Amino acid sequence: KPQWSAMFLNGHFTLEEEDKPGMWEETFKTHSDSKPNGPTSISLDFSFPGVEHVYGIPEHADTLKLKNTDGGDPYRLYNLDVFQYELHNPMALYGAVPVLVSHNSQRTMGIFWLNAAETWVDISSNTAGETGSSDAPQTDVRWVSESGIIDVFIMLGPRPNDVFAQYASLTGTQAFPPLTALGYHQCRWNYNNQEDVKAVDQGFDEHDIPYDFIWLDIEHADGKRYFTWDPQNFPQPKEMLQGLMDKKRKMVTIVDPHIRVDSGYKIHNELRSKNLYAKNKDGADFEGWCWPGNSGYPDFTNPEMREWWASRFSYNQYEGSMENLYTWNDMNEPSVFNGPEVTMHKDALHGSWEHRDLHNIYGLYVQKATAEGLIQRSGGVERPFVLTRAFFAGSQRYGAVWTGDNAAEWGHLKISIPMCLSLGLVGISFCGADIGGFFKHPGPELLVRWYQAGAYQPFFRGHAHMDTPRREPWLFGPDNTALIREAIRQRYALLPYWYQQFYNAHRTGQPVMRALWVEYPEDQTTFIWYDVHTFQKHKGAQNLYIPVTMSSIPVFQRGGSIISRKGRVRRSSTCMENDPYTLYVALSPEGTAEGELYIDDFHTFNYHKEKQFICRRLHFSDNALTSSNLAPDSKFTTAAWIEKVFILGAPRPASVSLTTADGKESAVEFEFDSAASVLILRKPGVNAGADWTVLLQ
Ligand code: NBV
Repeated sequence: KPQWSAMFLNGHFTLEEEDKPGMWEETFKTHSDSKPNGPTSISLDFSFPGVEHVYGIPEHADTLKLKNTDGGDPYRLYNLDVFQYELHNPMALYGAVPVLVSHNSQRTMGIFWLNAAETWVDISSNTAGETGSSDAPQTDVRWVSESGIIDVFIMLGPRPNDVFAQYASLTGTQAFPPLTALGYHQCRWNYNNQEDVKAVDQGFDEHDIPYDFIWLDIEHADGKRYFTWDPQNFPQPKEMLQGLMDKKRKMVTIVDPHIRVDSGYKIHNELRSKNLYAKNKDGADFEGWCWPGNSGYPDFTNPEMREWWASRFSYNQYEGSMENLYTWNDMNEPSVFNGPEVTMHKDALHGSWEHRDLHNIYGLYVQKATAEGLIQRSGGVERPFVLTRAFFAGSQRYGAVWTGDNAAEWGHLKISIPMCLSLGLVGISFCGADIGGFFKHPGPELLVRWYQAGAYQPFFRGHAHMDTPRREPWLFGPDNTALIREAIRQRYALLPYWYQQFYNAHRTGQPVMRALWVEYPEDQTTFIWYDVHTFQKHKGAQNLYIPVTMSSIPVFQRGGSIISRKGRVRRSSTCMENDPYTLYVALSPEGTAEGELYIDDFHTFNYHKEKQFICRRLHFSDNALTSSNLAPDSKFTTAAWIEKVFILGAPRPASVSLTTADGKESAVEFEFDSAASVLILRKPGVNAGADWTVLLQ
């Protein structure tokens, strides 16, 4: 824990009069921090009477519910490139969102501590049950930041969705990704050359596994000079990208924010001559050691720098790039191999600001500038896709986040769930973990299970460290290939539902991946859940023993919901764009269900600029399923139609009729499975954007 010499605690301001070592200059290993402004800190305590559960303040590899930190280290928020992070530890990781969410059955609330300096959050609770006392539960939270001002927002809820909307009004919502980014991503450090890329691409076709993106890590660039290509291994990048484009697939290259100090490198020369690098305490360009060797760090907090950076992504600047090339920002904490805690010195300068004041927001600006670059290169037409490792409050507006260098261990697979749930609570919905684990080699069982879990998490990417054996999905024997294929295919079938969920997150700030308490704050136990594979019905409020085998992915659809899927899985999501939809209507005990279907061109901003989208309300009650228009002034037409409807928990009808907008009525063919009580309507044949009603009689 740092030593604080001045504190504002519980309404008391304490000032220690004597100087203590480290107050005016501090040393850490071989580093020294000149502390030109001397010792500073700010702090504030909050009490939550009646609250036992608090969440949020990612990024930590810990449980969803925050732990009591009494007697140990507080949760630390300080973006760092941590080597082989430990689980169940409050230590700082790559990203920081200073937002804490409290919850009980009456009220959900949030605290947004807007401060990008190093921050610690201490949590202490007197959980009634645990201490055996009869006191009402209470949780106390202490925020401590090294510098800055107290700028704090209290989001009063009272429901989880209110807190999400209140927080979104301050920091924005999840960027709406192009559909393709919701497909499967195949990454590795590294795919070695163009032939390798081609072979892996073909491998997916040979094994009938869909994927949308293949990724190139740092070795693809010429001497780690980002925005360039290694001339031996990637001599014809456009040819490679065109090959992928012909198959409606895409590529991501890594662009890190450390820039090789090299007078033969255009990017470096321009940054230097335009004076756009961050500075050290003496005002010279800050230099540190990273992948390329000696490197400069562009000052991403400077809007002029960000504008220049964005312009590097135009097709004529980034040579060899094409429309199907997207970007990955790694090492943007920023990582400085020879810096204190592997990052930039706190007394480095961004204009007149010390790095200490804004450390946690540096990575956000890297992703922001990159996303703007991708938007600008298309003349403002196309939605970007950028993955970042470092993040801060508001990063959701610029793309996706992943949980960094995890390991091929069961504990890391398990922790990916609370890590993504935590990010979702603070607005960052587009999150995933490296499938299979980055370090170490997963056995086939772990790898298969990781694909099965990852297929149901927002960002779905396989990735591996360069020292690990190859692990493309077909390298573990035919049985495991089949299991991985099935997991990825389930993802693709559900893409319409994922897309609609992302649209919802973009509109409302609600997370895509949600803990049950978020969805059901008052703990409803009366629900019915349908097994999505067998349609078996389970009543809520009971303990169930559900045996699983390697091929089972236990997935349940709540009674009362309607979701859409696509029945034919193809090579990539783009190949499936105009395919028909199948609706899964899962009836509640009251015989009702509700859902939405969202469709647009899947990749441009026209949904926003020109209202080019379809948003349908799907509603079942009184034995009638209706599709009605939720956005009457929007315009978009789709070739896609509704090819099938499954109604789970339906009674057997004598007949089924369809009424379309023109008032015409026709009979619909159906099948009824009485054992499962599932009604299947074959070929209602209506356009997915039209008004219609299906009536069971
Ligand atoms: O660029 C290499 C790796 C990358 O594969 C990984 O995903 C990042 O989290 N990168 C870190 C740098 C070095 C890791 C040891």
